[in-house]
Amino acid sequence: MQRTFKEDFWWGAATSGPQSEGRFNKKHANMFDYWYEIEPTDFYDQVGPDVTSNFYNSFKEDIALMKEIGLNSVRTSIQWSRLIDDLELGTVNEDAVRFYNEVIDAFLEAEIRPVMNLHHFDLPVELYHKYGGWESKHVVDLYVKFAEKCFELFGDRVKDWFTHNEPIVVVEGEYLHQFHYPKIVDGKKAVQVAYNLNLASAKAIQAFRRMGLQNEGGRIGIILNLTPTYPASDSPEDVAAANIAELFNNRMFLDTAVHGEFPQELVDLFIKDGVLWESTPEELVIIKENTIDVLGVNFYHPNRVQAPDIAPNSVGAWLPNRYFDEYNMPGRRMNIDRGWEIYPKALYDIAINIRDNYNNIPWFVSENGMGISGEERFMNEVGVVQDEYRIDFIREHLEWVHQGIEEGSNCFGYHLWTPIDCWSWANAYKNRYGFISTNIHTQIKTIKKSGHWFKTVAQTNTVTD
Ligand code: BGP
Repeated sequence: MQRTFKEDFWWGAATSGPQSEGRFNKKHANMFDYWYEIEPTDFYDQVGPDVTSNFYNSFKEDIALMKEIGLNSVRTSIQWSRLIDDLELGTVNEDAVRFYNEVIDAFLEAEIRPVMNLHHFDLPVELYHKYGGWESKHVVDLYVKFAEKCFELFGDRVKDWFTHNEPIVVVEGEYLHQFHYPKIVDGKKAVQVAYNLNLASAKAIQAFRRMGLQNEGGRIGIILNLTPTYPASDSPEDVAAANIAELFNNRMFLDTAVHGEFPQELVDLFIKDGVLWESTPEELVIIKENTIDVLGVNFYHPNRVQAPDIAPNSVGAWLPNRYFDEYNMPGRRMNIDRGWEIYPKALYDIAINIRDNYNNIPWFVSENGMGISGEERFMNEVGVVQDEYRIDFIREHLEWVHQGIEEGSNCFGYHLWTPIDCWSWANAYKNRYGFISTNIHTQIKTIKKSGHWFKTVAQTNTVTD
């Protein structure tokens, strides 16, 4: 069967500054740069973010490869810790301005739409050590200064902007589940950080509109990793657990982004548990008035939950997951290497949820992908990775996206994570995701079978079984 997408559909891929550029000529360290300095053993094979896929030095060649596989849009991010020289004053580092200007111009010359994100887990670490990072509203204002600089310097050529990538991961990784530095466990701080990230996004959107970028064809949104929640059973306990997981993991950012309000049920729960954030009426007005134009949806896996084993009141420190436990559904299809379930139909459920409950806002799949370890084992004699598994994975997800579009959901694009194998947070280079492989010793980059396949999809706007 053939499924055809509309003419101007975005066929692309996503990366981020900290995962692709390398640390060359950076004045400030971000959270990950610093974490690697103090605890390199926390990173797979002790490989850090110093070189990554060397985009800082090889962006021209990298963009040429992206063009070769037919991408018409690519998302990356501007690193706060690279662009800004004095973090308080918001003055700029001239080398970074030159670099990002050249990158944007190279994308445009290659007829690839540059899509820019402003925060991808990469807060300058000094702001954490000095102020507690996203716990602080002063840091929210410094972030807005950085965002304004980006709009001012690059808004003439970049038309698609995003305020954060997966802000819930900052909350979970840094403040609840200890998988990102500073590995704190503090539910109350986690809730304040979630609020401040929402506020930062709304204030950046407010600045964008104050500066008039929407009048020059610009639009702005947020990128959320939506993990649709499925209860283990129809029992009222499992359904209630799934509802709270959905509120905390998805709706805490999605409702504010689209409707400008936190879900009342979530606010009531935080009040009951004595962990509600500190907010002011003025801030809540800013959140209400500055909703997104466009939504990016990162989708890797669904979330299956069951009622927790222990009663909420028997748990010590407050944590949101006292209300829900992960459920390992027997027989579910897994990507063993990454430990994530593969369930493409969830993308259709997301499409319909956005259509029915979120104003049918324009959205795109801003990340989706399959991380495979030891991918060299699938290379043929000329070094081309024969990644049929990735082709099948993308095809199945696109089929469900297409079904959602057929039923009226306003999806305008699909981006794979990632164009070129890049460095990944604590997993470093363990799992490879790209259309193009990177040899991390020689920096030789080779298009995989999936990259050649995707070119045909992009050129024909059609996915064929
Ligand atoms: C997303 C992040 C990406 C990327 C991807 C793959 O959550 O936005 O930055 O890293 O996940 O996940 P991982 O690298 O952990 O395998």
